[in-house]
Amino acid sequence: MEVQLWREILTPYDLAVKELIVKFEHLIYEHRSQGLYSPIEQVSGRVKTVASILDKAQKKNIPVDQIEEQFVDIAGIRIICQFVEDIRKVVEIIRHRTDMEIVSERDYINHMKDSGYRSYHIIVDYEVQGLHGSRKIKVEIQIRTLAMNFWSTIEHSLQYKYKKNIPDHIREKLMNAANAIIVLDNEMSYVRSEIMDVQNSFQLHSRIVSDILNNIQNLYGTANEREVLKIQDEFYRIYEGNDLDQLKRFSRELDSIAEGYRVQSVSMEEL
Ligand code: 0O2
Repeated sequence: MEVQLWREILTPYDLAVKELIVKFEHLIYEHRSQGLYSPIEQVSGRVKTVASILDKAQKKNIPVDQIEEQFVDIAGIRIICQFVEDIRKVVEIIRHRTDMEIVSERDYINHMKDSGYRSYHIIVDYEVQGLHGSRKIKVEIQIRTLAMNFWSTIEHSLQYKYKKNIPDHIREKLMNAANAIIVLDNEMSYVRSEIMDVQNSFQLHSRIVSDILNNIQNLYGTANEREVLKIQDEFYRIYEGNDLDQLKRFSRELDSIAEGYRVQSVSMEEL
């Protein structure tokens, strides 16, 4: 097949990957901006390279004209979570979405592959709108923890280096590492709630501080300078106290002061 034709074939897959990255990243943003813990830590995606598609097709004896029908991972999204428990949450989020439909699932978390590979795979049907109308394509979503991702990345590179024939002594080390990762993920689960609390309050703290600073900055244009300086000093005092409740209270008060000035300036404009 001509290179140009491959480019055309892969265009909708490229669009799907781009759109889905934006959507999952936005979910991270929404969680964090509401002071909630995000079960998604990172998102990435890729369209399988033509070389890799042809390689896999050859190995599985799939004719070139059936590649699109038979391949479910031309478009791939990888979602990385901090904790094993988060994986279930992400699966639930995907189940409840109306912009993608689950076609199949593979649980390599509870059913580790012989290689030691662990991850949760979901194949979804996803609709993209391109130049020639809309099309439903398959996307593979891999969900795994940071630790599982570490193992998988290293093992993938070794597969590449040894052309999928990793020597036995290295395989054995990889199996040991895979088992150690199960232990590591379990140990980390014990501290999950503590880590979630710290991360939530850190996110909330930085959001409130940035809201306050925005409000103060806007007040420079509307309020009298002496009053703004007074508010600013009060902010520094509360900030140094490092008390989240005080910061929240101050932020609410500042919101109503800013709203008061906003209303005032609108009525002045109307006069
Ligand atoms: P790449 O280079 O990541 O795209 P099947 O015949 O259906 O059982 P298939 O289609 O390979 O086999 O499905 P499977 O086993 O669910 O694997 C899909 C993808 O999961 C792989 O894509 C890898 O990304 C990842 N994966 C599966 N097994 C392993 C493993 O043992 N080690 C690592 N590192 N990744 C794995 P590709 O096309 O094989 O590779």
